Amino acid sequence: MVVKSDFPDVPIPNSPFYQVILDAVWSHASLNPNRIAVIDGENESRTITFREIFFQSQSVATFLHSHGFGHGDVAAVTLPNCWEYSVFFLGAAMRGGVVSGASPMFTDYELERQFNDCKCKVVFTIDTALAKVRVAAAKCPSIKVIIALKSDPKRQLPLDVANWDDMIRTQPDCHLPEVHHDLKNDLQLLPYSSGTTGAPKGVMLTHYNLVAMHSIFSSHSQNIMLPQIDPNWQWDKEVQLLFLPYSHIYGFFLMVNALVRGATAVVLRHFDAHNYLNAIQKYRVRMLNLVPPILVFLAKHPIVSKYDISSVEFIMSGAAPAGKDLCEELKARHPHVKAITQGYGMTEMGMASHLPVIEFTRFGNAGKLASNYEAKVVDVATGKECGRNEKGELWVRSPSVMKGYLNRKEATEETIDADGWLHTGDIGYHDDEGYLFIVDRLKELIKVRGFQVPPAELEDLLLSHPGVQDAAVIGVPDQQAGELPRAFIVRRDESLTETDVAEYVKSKVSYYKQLKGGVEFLKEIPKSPSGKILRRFLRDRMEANAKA
Ligand code: 4UU
Repeated sequence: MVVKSDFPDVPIPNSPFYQVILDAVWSHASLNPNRIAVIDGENESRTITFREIFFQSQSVATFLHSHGFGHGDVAAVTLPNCWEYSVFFLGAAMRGGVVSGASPMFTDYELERQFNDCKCKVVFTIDTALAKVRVAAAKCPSIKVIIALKSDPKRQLPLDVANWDDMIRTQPDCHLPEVHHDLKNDLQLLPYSSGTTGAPKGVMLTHYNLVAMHSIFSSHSQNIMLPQIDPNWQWDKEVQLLFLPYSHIYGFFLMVNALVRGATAVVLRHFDAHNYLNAIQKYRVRMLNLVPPILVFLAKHPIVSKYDISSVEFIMSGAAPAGKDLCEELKARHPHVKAITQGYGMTEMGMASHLPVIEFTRFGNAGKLASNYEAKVVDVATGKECGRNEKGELWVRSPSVMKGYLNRKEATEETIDADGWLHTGDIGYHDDEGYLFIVDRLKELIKVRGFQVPPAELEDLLLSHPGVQDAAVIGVPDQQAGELPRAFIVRRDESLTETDVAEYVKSKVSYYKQLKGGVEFLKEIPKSPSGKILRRFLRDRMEANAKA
């Protein structure tokens, strides 16, 4: 059975993605040149107007053009959330560029892999991450320009690194050669995702994909979600708290939404309990977009009671499952919250296929199929289409589904079939009213605090250790983080300890990928006859041990 969206299709404007954003930014600036677009949540005296965003992005475009950056070139951005990220995105996009966010938490090992894979020409980073960016860039011949933002004005940048402050002082050139955008083929954003298997891959999102996703999301929030919270909801009176990383598709779209809607965004570089709660209290924030670990924090942490967060009316979670019990606990502690909802998404969809419908009492569902989407639930064993309430793998199809994985034809064909269905690797069902429930994951992916941790990436790394014969990594449940990675190792060298293994991983990858779920030595890794790791077997073994 093919499930159709309950909501009417929305038109998809024939426009480059950045143009949709720039037009909106310009209209907010025209109405009021002093209107604040962004407040730096860590230093509230730092603000930027919509007008400044518009003009700075023209300077960025001119600067990049003068450095030979043009149509189809990739710019990697290794920055925490800040307005400079948005300005740079717009400037690079105007020249036909593609932006690939690489987390500032990444180590030089992780950065090098992404830079080399996407063959970026430009990297934009911050002084605090510059050392590792330079180590990585030294091994990436495609990189021609490194630009850095100074977190400390007194800090000197190396001579071969361009200074952001100089870049935005570039006189905008109104006569730059025009760029022709092929909306259905040209890429605009290149986030990385491991998808259903293997290492992180570049997710090719075109202008068309992103304009479609933006139109779907915008229409849903304007016409379906917000009127139920407040029929007179006015974005220009609202403050949006942006702390989810822009390098992830969810955080990126929240940033775009705030710019397009003309909300004032309070931007946090990372989640900090005080800054987060303080901002909610000070700006009387009504809507929170978050991931399940923050739900846990709001439901349980004693520090939350020290702040007045009674302004919060609406919570939208995504990126990992938020259980019914947790939502009920949160609601009981914060009765002013009218609705706690979830969306369901995946980088490869351009963000999300299922969006929240305000449910004041029923928790645990992951939303309803969004406009312009079709879905199928497919029985994993038989390949037959399931009906309502029957569990299977979720497949979706929509104009926002990626063009494919960069330079990975085989992985693309494994993920998007000949009829255009994206196989999500998630197990779930639609109930009688069309609500989605995600119950399990068929794919290998581990999600720690909503971040992707691809087991294959850690397994490759572990196999590069001389003392390791074989390795497998799975996610084990954790109340705070959702899941934590745990390694099973067959030793080549019997003197290898659990600490050696954990330290080795720690030296190479970001903190959230570390083996906080433990290390266990086995005689053999269970594998299928074709050599595939039997992760289910390892998971069952963990569950049995936990019960014993
Ligand atoms: C159970 O996490 C994302 C996108 C999340 C998102 C964005 C906007 C959700 C709602 C929204 O409105 O992307 P990725 O690529 O990092 O991870 C995708 C995977 C899914 O395949 C699924 O396994 O993250 C998991 N996931 C969820 N699982 C995402 N949302 C949910 C959910 N419940 N609500």
